[in-house]
Amino acid sequence: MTTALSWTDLAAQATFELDRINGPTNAQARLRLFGQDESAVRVTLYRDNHAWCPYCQKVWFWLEEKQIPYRIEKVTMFCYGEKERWYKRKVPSGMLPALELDGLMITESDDILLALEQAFGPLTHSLQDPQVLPLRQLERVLFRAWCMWLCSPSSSARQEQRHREQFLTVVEKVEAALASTPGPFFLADFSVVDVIFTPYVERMHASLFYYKGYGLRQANPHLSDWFDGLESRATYRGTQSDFHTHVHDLPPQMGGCWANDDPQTELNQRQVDYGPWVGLPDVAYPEPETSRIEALTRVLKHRDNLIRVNPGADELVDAALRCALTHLVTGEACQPPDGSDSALRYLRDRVNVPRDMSIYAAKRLRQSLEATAMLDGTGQGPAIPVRHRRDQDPADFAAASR
Ligand SMILES: N[C@@H](CCC(=O)N[C@@H](CS)C(=O)NCC(=O)O)C(=O)O
Repeated sequence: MTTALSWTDLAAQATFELDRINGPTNAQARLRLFGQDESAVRVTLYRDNHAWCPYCQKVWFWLEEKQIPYRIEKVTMFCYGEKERWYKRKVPSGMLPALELDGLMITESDDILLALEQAFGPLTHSLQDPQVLPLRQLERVLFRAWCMWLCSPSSSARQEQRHREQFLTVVEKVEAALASTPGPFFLADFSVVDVIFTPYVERMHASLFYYKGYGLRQANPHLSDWFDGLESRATYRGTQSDFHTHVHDLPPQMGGCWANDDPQTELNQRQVDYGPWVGLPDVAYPEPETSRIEALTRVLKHRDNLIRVNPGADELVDAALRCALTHLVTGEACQPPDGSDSALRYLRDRVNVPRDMSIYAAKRLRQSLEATAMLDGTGQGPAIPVRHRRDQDPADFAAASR
């Protein structure tokens, strides 16, 4: 058992640095230049604060692949808090994403991509290319089959089975489409089609693992290769979320997600919620050496707000958090103060990927929060809400993120 490091000692180790403007894709950037001059910026992307909205991910991924210089304005989604008034003046519906191109405001992600294609050329193929159109339709068919399975409360085992089979029939079509090309992608090379499939297939993978005990990536060799192909791209890795974030962000967005009674579902839920997070199949590329230091650096940046919003008393959370971070950087157990278990688990349940940090950094942080909480007791934090996520209101963190 070791003693907790001071904030000063921890800060000395918080050396993770990323060039957010010109370096790899990341969720914290407010400006992306890809080595160009700021005067080259013609585009502003309005996207959700949580870097979670799937339609925003589609446009974000496209801009990153094409290396178009752009600004990012972050907006609150309804279920997390108050929509910013300045945004409602620009987009009265409050819907995201929106994009300003040469001063012209565009909404609807497909219209945004079409306008971007006109201005900067397609990402290998246009959305309207005859090869792309049937694949776009297939993505929508897959999306609807997923919604039917995940979001309808099955009144009987037979209905649950029918929804599962309908989904798997569409997955076979996706497998066949992927099998028809030489590489891992939907067309001969990585293209706009992969960008279109990415947001919802990532959410399907997470939600079906957790609510239905079904491994989309594991059960389908071509989808598995496709995920590997995506993860070989720094652009995708910067936008990639994890199982924990998705499964708890989806219910308020989808109007509820329904778990089946497959024993595998229970096992999967236990691992996503209580760990171990390293080893979950939400990522397959090797862990970078920087994951712990990244997690430490990100926590230190938001330390005051993290302590303030935690339901535990400030002094208690301060000391407990130092213990968890000591475990994170030294690997040694550090006894937290009595009664801090639920405060540590409150934070464990609210680490959000990629909003706060990358996927492996979040796994390491959750792991240290849990290992430290366990030394105190089995107390859990307040349950994660399923109808809204105002426990994650960006207003509580806005000052630090500016
Ligand atoms: N058809 C639209 C759908 C966009 C959409 O549904 N956006 C959701 C977020 S995923 C939204 O902005 N909802 C309002 C809110 O949550 O604040 C598109 O393709 O852009």
